[in-house]
Amino acid sequence: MKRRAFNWSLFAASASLVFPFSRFQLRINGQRLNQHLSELAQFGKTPEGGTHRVAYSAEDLQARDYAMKLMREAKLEVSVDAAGNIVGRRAGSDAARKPLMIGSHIDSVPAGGSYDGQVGSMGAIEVAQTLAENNVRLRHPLEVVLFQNEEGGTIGSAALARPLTDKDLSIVTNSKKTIREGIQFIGGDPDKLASVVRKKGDLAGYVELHIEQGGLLHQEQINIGVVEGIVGVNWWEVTIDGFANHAGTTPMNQRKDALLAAAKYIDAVNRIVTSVPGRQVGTVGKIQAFPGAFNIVPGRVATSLGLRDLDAAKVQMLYEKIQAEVRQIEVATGTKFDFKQVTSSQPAPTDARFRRVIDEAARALGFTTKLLPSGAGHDAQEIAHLCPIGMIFIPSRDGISHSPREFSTPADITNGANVLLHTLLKLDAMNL
Ligand code: HGY
Ligand code: MN
Ligand code: MN
Repeated sequence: MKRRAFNWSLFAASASLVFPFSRFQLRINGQRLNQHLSELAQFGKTPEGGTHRVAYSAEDLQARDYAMKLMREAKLEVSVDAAGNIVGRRAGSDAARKPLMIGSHIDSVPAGGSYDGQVGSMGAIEVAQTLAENNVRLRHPLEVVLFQNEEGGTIGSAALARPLTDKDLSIVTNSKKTIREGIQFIGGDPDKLASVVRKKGDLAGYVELHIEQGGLLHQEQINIGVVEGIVGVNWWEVTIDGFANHAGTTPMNQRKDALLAAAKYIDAVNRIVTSVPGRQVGTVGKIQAFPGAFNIVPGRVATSLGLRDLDAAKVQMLYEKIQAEVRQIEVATGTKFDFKQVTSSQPAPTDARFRRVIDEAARALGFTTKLLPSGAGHDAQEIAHLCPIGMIFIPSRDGISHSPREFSTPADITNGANVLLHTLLKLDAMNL
């Protein structure tokens, strides 16, 4: 009797009923992800081993082209929106569902590090590539977004949440271009920003992978941070006007010394911000005296103020206390202060369901987790105006960031991207 050939396809089909290929067996390619990160770091690499790639710079443009190449290799449909954000799209199996968005930013602060924003951006592309090469189609459409100019005040993500104003567009950035010029430089169209704005409900959710930038996870040897909320970030340009005069012939009691006033102001900010309990922070990050010579009493100082906290009312209280003390400094030094607010992002709590999903995904992968706030601002807090958000942190060595010494290990980066992948898969199975 003729033996019938073994029917392998029937076997595979029946086996898959018994041992369904679980999407949760998927893992990202950590070696490829870390390779992409080190290639990205070449654009704007500094002698100190960090990254200087401010938004709208030549290095930023080169890095954007590199990232778009990777997004196309990940089988995403890539475009640049009118605000200059890079958007990679893939259709879902259920056209009725709103997109799930993942992403971050690839611009850096001046003389910064090679991980802030970059881990989340390359990690999101890696997740998309892993899904594509395993033929996993989500129910929800997928959007991978690299937001432009996050470091200049979450500009690209803000453009999705609200129309950027002429005041926004006229801000001069670290690249010395205005935001309007910068958007044109990177391929956006500042006259069509209305086309970028999304409505609440246009997205099913947004999840961002990011380095912690603080030291808690590293100190406590925790693998994954589940972010409970993101602080509101408020920046002001501060100008102090006194009277420039001869540094030799002007008696000490007849001076209007703008730099002396600045010294009193800087001390006042630190004293006031540390005078109340909590995790609020206040920083004077920039200062320049004019004309700036040994033999001239400074007539003008350009400086700054940054205030952050999870509670917007506390920020307002601190700002008012600082204003009251500045009035006294003006009288004592004969100077005049002017505060021009340049950015104000609202504190943003993450979504409880997203926190639970991130925690479950991390634990299922065998990682330890910790719930913690974000002292840094992120694009996620702008997108929080549109949909529920979640954030995944990985450890920053010694809590260093915005520095060439910023560092996260390849293993932690791989862990974070796997948590992002599995969070996305879990969210995709939910009715958000
Ligand atoms: O400034 C921040 O908190 C963020 O890194 N842009
Ligand atoms: Mn960042
Ligand atoms: Mn940053």
